Amino acid sequence: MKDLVFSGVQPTSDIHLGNYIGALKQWTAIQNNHRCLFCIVDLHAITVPQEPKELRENILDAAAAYLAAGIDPKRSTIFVQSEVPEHAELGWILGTVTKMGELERMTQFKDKSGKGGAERASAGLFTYPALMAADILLYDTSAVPVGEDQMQHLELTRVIARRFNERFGNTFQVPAALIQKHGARIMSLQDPSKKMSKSDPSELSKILLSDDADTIRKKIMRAVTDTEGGVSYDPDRKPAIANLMTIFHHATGKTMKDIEGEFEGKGYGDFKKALAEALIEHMAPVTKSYHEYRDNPNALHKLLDAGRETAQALATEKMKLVRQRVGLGR
Ligand code: ATP
Ligand code: LTN
Repeated sequence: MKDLVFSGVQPTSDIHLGNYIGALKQWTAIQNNHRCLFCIVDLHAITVPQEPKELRENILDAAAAYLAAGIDPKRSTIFVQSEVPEHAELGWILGTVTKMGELERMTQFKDKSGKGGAERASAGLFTYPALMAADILLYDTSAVPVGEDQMQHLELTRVIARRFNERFGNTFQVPAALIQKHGARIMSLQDPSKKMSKSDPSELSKILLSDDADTIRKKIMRAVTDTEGGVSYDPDRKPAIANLMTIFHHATGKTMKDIEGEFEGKGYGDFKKALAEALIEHMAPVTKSYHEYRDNPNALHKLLDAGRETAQALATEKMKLVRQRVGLGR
């Protein structure tokens, strides 16, 4: 059997260019030679408060985005996490083999617990990584394509898998992270020290899959640049331009060297104009197809129904073994 690849995105607000480049685009390339499960992780989404009506809409948005990015439902399975209850069950069990100290070291928890800190954050936000480990381990996943911000969660998943295997006998495959060289961390267009993020309140900081050409143009032209001029790739000294070059690389396939050559002696204005047009051209078919899929919710429901069946069958099998290994039930 082919190696299995698993990944997921939270159905919280619109998918942005960071999600697209860091995750979705990578997924579509992988599906050619792997068996793939792509999950919409709604149980993770509720670790911070969500408006129930919006959450349901966001789940369909995510499904449409997966398809628009090129996930082919004939080859890959798309499904909703909460519809396969074994995720929550295994998440609970893995929480019992995860240490508090390990969870306390997770930077995402520190970032997302926000102003109120641990005192105010939900316990679910704290145990988030155990549920993520469950998502992955439930399917004997061998590789997980994600952006760099998820690396720490993936390392913890590997630790949890090994610990469980040692304690209860070999049960889980230990998965590897798949992180690309350029684009694993697309930065905010307004602050190149922060990643482009769904939860960033600044509209100008991120390009959304649903943005039209004028909006993309406006956001690129207003993106911050570095004080030192010149289109050259130097993430330490010129983080803003390095980020824009990474986006250009993904939109055109050109290497950093090509881009430097093309814009030698030119200013940031010229570069941004070319970037905006390249990005619009690259994103236009994705955005168009996103709206087409999103306008046909019945088809999305059908697809998610089929995805649930496939995932459920695999999860049922695995959980039988897990319950037996742990000694649960009779
Ligand atoms: P938030 O920023 O609010 O936490 P998010 O934008 O990270 O949300 P997720 O659903 O948590 O969205 O992430 C989905 C996938 O996109 C993950 O694989 C994640 O690593 C990747 N990703 C998220 N942001 C970026 C980014 N700026 N650059 C590259 N990949 C990213
Ligand atoms: N934590 C991830 C989303 C996520 C995920 C997963 C990614 C939940 N479960 C399993 C890969 C595999 C995030 O992007 N914030």
